[in-house]
Amino acid sequence: ASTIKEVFAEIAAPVENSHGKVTVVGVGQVGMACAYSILQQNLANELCLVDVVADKLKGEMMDLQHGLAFTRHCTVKADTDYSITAGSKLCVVTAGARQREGETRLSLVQRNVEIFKGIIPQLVKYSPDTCILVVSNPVDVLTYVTWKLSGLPRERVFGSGTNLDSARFRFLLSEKLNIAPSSCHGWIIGEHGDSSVAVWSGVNVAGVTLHEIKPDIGEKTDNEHWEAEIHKKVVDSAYEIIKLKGYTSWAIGLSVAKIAQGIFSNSRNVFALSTNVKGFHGINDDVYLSLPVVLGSAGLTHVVKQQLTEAEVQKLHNSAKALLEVQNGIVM
Ligand code: 6V0
Repeated sequence: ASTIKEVFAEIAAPVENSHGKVTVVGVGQVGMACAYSILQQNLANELCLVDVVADKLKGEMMDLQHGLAFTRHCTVKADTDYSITAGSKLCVVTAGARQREGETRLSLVQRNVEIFKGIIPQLVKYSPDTCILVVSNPVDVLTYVTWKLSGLPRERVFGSGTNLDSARFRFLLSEKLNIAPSSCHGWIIGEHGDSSVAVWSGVNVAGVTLHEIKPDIGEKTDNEHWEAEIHKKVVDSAYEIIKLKGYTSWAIGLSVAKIAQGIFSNSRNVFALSTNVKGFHGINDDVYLSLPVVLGSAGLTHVVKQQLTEAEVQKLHNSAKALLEVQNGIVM
């Protein structure tokens, strides 16, 4: 009879480090939706979870691990100590307080800044080459805070921004036009939240620009009320979902997985992500808000300068102003 060790005879030490490593900080509703989507889509070969609540963290880790027989290979780890995150290529930060019913995203800011002070330096200490994707709200301001706290170059710190708002917009367009969301092209830029800007001038299906057919689309004079029926619903959707189910999770999880795929496969897709927009569209401050950006394995490579109308630029400036005010009020 042989021992198990003799049967599975090691002839060389297995490689322990991993190239496709993702860390998710915060295992709440959003963090777990991100983790689940990343796992389900086989995007990473190592997934690390970090939170301050040890029991919940262990429970979530075990629950995912028990599903690993049904996914492609991935190692799932969890700890309250950041050393397990070493060598991450992407760190997704979802930790922190969420909006209560009726509360705006911007009012969360200082509470979450304090939390980020404990998180971001730890992530960078163990993964100096990582990209950081900020999801916690208010996402634009916290992306700025993360850029400052991390000392990382600006192309490696970005926020999930209006990628989700754009997806909501495309879904609502798809319902109105009865065409799949992936074929309805439209972008929401600016703040992820109340002052976001719908770029009506660019909304198109198969290159047919709606603005050319209906020049006042999205404006006050528009008798079909596209702005009220579509963009306003985008702005209101998080409030509505929070009222209905208490939090939002699945769509942000899927949106984050798509962004992760952009990094891991160096896809060079364009996403609406929160980034430092100084120098674009006449904005002269280090303010973070969303514009379309190209994403590859080392982070952002390009900002797409859309051909915005004057009114759209004005709305973007209003968004930048609102965010800058909050940014300037933060105690770091
Ligand atoms: P949640 O379910 O309360 O989870 C938050 C998690 O963070 C909890 O597990 C906490 O234990 C953990 N946490 C708190 N402090 C720390 C810390 N110092 N270190 C590590 N973990 C910590 O909230 P939920 O998951 O619903 O939301 C998380 C954040 O995402 C909130 O700020 C939301 O507003 C934000 N969202 C952002 C979206 C976006 O599009 N950017 C979308 C939805 C929610």
